[in-house]
Amino acid sequence: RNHRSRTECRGDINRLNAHFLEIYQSLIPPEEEKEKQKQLMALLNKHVTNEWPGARLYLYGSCANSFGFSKSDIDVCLAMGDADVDRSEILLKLADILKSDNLENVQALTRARVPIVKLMDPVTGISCDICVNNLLAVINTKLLRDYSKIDVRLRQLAFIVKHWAKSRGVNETYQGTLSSYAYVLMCIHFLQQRTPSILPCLQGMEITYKVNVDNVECSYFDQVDKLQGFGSRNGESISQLVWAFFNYWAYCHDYANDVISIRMGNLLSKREKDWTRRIGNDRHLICIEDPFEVSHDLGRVVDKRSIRVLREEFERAAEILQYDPNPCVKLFEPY
Ligand code: 3AT
Ligand code: MG
Repeated sequence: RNHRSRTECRGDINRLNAHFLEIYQSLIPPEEEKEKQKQLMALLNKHVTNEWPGARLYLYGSCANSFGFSKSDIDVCLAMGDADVDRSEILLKLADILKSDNLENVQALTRARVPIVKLMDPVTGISCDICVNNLLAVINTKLLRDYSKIDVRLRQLAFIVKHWAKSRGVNETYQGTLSSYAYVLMCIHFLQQRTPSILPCLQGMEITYKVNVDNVECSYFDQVDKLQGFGSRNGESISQLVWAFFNYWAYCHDYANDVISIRMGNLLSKREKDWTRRIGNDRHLICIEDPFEVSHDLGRVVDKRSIRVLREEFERAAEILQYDPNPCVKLFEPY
């Protein structure tokens, strides 16, 4: 524990609540955007089922996990039923079909880490990426969405953290910082760890939902309407939580030894995961276990340079929230 770690925040922290909630409200997508997404999905669905009658389209990522901002691109997964299809072939075919409709900038990127077709729909103005058979992402989207229904403070905190990360340039996996998905996992873990806890550990409860995808068994308690009021014993406000989140990542997290795991609702040790050494490009400098692909560290993109950037940004945020006279402006200042 770093000497600067604090157990108490400034006395006037709650005066920031209204401002944080205003930012949160302003980033929520309006209902008409959801309508436009449905319209585009219906169009894509028509083309897809025409060519592959057994296939299905799913929305995933931030447009479906409830952590999406207004005007985001949408992520779509084409599920082919057959797991052994040649993805590139499917994507090239799909691009051909969609080009013949009046969709714009249709491109198949078959050599990307996750191969996709990109396109822009001029009618709705929505851009979209379509991948093939990325079903684990569809399932982790459902898990995040289910968590968001338990306590509204998760969605509020994650919006503030994502907005901070985008403003400060630390939401760029190609530059070694973290994905939005990783930040949401950090927020869920953090709220599981509060006393009293604000979120339960859904994967540690009675199983009410179970699927097997890509040989990974995904199961958890998904009847979250039964968990309404779960976090109500904890009265922490959004500004207290934002402060505590950054204070944790700035001064309290043990980067040398700990792995955060929403699957276990707890910290795990790097030793038990065998994440103590660099193997290939996985350096494990900040460890965030994927809830389903448990050998997958979402911190794998972070390198020696970017871990410094990240930790300096966590410290900057914690200091601003502790001392700055106008923290809500300073926190989100462009880098
Ligand atoms: P933005 O609002 O677009 O920033 P997002 O939630 O759409 O946030 P990403 O674009 O980073 O997040 O990723 C899209 C989805 O893909 C989110 C998650 O369901 C899945 N995903 C992303 N990265 C990983 C990963 N490393 N492992 C497993 N699933 C992932
Ligand atoms: Mg996205």
